[in-house]
Amino acid sequence: MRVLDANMNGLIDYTEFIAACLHSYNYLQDSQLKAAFCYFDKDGNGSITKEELRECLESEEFTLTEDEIANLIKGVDINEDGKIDYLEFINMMKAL
Ligand SMILES: [Ca+2]
Ligand SMILES: [Ca+2]
Repeated sequence: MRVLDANMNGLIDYTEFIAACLHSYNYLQDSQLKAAFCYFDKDGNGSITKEELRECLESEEFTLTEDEIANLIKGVDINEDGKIDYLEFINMMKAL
């Protein structure tokens, strides 16, 4: 519990506790988003292309048409470069 005890008085007061919770909550959210983005961004170049999206979403039972993929990207592609970058990805996740 040492880590949580920011003012080193040996006790964890309410403010410290709340601060610790908020901090780990944000951290968790952020790392989860990053992990999800990395999963989609197969070649790790910082943006998710149509091909990468297709590769992640398609399975033997589930396929997407060109139009469906294009629409998916269009819905979140704020700078209209045809790819989803990390910021656009975060917006997409927030909107879910
Ligand atoms: Ca990529
Ligand atoms: Ca984009």
